[in-house]
Amino acid sequence: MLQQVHSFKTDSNPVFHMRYGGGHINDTYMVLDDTGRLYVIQKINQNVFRNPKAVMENVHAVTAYLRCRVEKLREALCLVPTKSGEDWLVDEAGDYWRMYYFITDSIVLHQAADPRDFQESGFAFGYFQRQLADFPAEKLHETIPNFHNTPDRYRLFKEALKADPMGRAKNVSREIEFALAREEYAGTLMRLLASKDLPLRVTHNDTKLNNVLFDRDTRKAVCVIDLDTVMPGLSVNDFGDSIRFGASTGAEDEVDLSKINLSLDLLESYATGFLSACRDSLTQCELHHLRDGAKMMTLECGTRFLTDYLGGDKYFATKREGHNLDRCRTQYKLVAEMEKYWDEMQSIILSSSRS
Ligand code: ADP
Ligand code: GN1
Ligand code: MG
Repeated sequence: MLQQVHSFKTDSNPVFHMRYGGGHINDTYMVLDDTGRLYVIQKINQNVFRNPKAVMENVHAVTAYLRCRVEKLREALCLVPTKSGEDWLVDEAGDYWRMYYFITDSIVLHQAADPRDFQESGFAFGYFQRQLADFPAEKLHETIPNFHNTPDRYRLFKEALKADPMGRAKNVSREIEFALAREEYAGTLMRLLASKDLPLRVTHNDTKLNNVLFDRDTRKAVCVIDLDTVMPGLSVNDFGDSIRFGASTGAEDEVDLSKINLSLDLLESYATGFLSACRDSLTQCELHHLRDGAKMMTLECGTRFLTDYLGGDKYFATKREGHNLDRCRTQYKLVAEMEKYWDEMQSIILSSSRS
């Protein structure tokens, strides 16, 4: 048994643990106690989150806020305190650990099996944003500075390209060209933020389908998870990151690019769910730039994967040689798909906002 589990105030004796989930960032384990109660324990990745205390202060503040606003307990994450009453544990190695009650009878989806699943996740993230609309943003730390500052992601990409520590740049000239051809576009949303055309809101910032738990029986979205990146951000990016991950017809790391297309049906499902939850709180400018959120998040994520590939796979967990490059290629294929269906995307989003 992981030593750290014993520092938390579980209801009864922990008897079993196993690696759990498909996240790219934290180490996650499921824990069982001898009454059958389940928990999730996570080690925060300090290579990604340089200030883990700030992450935990945000998680504490957001979960406490949401817990007062949900109808049922399982609709918000709930931290299990340590035996000494803290929200997290710092172990002897300096690693930060936190424990949540496991949201039981829930499932996670890595791909939408049905457009209704995706619509549900859209509703969940739209609702999440609405629930946090009055959250005092000044209470939140910026857990990863410049997280969705796409021009800054380009700066890091060009730095990695110049340094080329693994000698990999020669393998990716097409991807480099693809990224550089879109550098001017990459500043679009940050320019609209600077000119105050787009408002800064409290957003989730990592709205992948697998960051929503669904009820196993009803397939209704139960709870939004992975709150490490909740901080001030753009609503269009929350919309966009979901489309990037979930409206693709293939997995994020699919090697056969002919399987990667943009599903306009899935886009419509997500937009319908998302907008039914938060349309009234969005400005016209936000509504009109939702499709840019989708393209921006896909371009940015592809460029982050490419940067990590060039830099030697230090950020995202990888399972095989070239894993980050495979991921980059799916993202760039999706960007190309979005460019192909640019006008259709807008019609679908705007008509979903009226339905
Ligand atoms: P990462 O940042 O690495 O993606 P997540 O917080 O998303 O970490 O957790 C990884 C996985 O663990 C999730 O996709 C989900 O399957 C599972 N998980 C996390 N928290 C809970 C919870 N409270 N109840 C049930 N499953 C959970
Ligand atoms: C990471 O934590 P996870 O696996 O939900 C990453 C996201 C990327 C995503 C790509 C903190 O998300 O920004 O979009 O991988 N999270 C962080 O799959 O960097
Ligand atoms: Mg996750």
